[in-house]
Amino acid sequence: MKLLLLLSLIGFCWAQYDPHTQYGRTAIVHLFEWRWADIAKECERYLAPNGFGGVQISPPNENSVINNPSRPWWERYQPVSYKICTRSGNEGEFQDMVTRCNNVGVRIYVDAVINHMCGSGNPAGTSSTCGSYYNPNNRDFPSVPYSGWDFNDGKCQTNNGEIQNYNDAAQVRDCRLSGLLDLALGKDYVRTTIANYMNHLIDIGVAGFRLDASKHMWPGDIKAVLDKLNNLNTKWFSEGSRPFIYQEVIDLGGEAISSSEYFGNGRVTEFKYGAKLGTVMRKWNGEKMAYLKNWGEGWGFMPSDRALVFVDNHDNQRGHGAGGASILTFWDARLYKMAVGFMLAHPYGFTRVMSSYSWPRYFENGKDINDWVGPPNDNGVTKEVTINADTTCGNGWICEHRWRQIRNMVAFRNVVQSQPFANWWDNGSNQVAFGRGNKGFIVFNNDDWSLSSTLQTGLPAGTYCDVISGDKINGDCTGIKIYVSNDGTAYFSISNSAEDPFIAIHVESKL
Ligand code: AAO
Repeated sequence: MKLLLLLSLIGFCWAQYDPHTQYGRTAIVHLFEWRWADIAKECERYLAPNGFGGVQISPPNENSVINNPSRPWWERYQPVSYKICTRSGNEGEFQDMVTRCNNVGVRIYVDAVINHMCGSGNPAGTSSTCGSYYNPNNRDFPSVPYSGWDFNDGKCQTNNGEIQNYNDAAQVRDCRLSGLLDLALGKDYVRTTIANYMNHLIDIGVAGFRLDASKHMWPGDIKAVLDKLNNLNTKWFSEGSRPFIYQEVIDLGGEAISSSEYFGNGRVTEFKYGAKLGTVMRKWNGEKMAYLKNWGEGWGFMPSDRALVFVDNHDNQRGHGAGGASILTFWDARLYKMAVGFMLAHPYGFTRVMSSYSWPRYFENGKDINDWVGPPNDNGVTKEVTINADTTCGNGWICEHRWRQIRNMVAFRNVVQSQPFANWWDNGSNQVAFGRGNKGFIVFNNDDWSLSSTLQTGLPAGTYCDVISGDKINGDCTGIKIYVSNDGTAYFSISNSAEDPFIAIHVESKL
């Protein structure tokens, strides 16, 4: 019995569901399109000191260089080879990043584009980030190498080789997603080639992978690739640790393929999370925050220990992928901070924070015609992430993860880790509050009138700094103070016109 318990504990700790973040770190950040040199610095100067667990990076392998439009962000989802060579940096810079981040306890998760190569209509030649030759027309990628045998052209049953119907699971997996050449993951050669690429990254020291377009791969084919992966590098991880896996499967319901088919391989992105939370915060469809009382599985989401959750991602913040107009982003900063705050305070799922760059968003007929615009750059060369005197980022980088409210809620999540959801309160409308055991408490006012209530916090008596309006610095609060009495209650007052209409306190923000 004891042995079984021990084995299952070990199984959990070392399995593909575990992000292998350093003890006490519970959230990761997607540094979308950042250069490796900037990520290395960010790990040391900001992420480690502020308790971030890890970074999801943009795809590190060589991609097609697209010139029409000019260097879109999405060219990185069109692989040409598995050389570590992109606008974010070369292999030396990649190794330096992984080493330096791991050395300060911040993990690196690679966005692995393994379902396909580049678009079938791209011209033959050397328009690629490392100068490799390729010819999409005859499926020739000599730098891998892949040839016509390694693609699903013969297997796909639609008349034009494209996915036409998401209600047909076979075509979603065997046909081309937006013209992208679909790799034959049923073949051992392709599986081994992909596993070699991933093992190269594992040996350098990455902790895991986001598997791009997982819905478009058969779960069994993914498993066959994962079975070939090495254990994590023992320089930083305990012996026998398996890479963390989270699969990008968009399942909002109503299609042939469901997330649960992928649970055996690892975690899965829960796209219902951001779509629903955005709807609630915007008060669309009669939704209100009071309904969040049973947030999580109670809303029809996947089991918490399988879910990778986020408010927005690099696709749906600009109208790609799924989720639609309800998705909250930095463009709606006030509601966005509340939504991210709610996510980080709530126990459901493993959390990922988005970190974006700005682009000239411009809607025509409801569609952002600049949804393709790549990262801040000079003639295609990605700009450095500069840091302003007030700790925000310059050069067009938004750095949501550096916003005080978000940074402090990452710390909140670390403090309340594994504490139960507790002391829920709501006013039947959009004023809600909840705690995490006796470690933290958060109150939201998303109504059009002010909140003033005495609530049970579950916290020990004392004076606490609200970590939304300010920080605890040198034994004092730079923002609002909250006084918890001996019975655990405290009085909260939040104006509906406050800059940030929510308050969060935790045991480490106590004076
Ligand atoms: C680019 C060009 C294309 C060109 C292609 C090849 O834009 O015009 O044909 O190159 O030359 C990214 C960009 C693409 C880009 C691609 C390659 O987003 O625009 O194509 O790089 O450069 C599907 C997939 C999902 C995918 C998502 C974007 O299932 O895996 O589309 N996300 C990942 C990445 C993404 C990347 C790729 C995959 C490709 O995160 O950045 O693409 O590597 C339904 C389905 C979803 C499907 C969406 C969109 O969703 O369920 O599975 O996502 O449609 O096609 C409601 C529904 C919801 C529905 C949604 C949209 O919300 O409830 O289910 O509407 O209809």
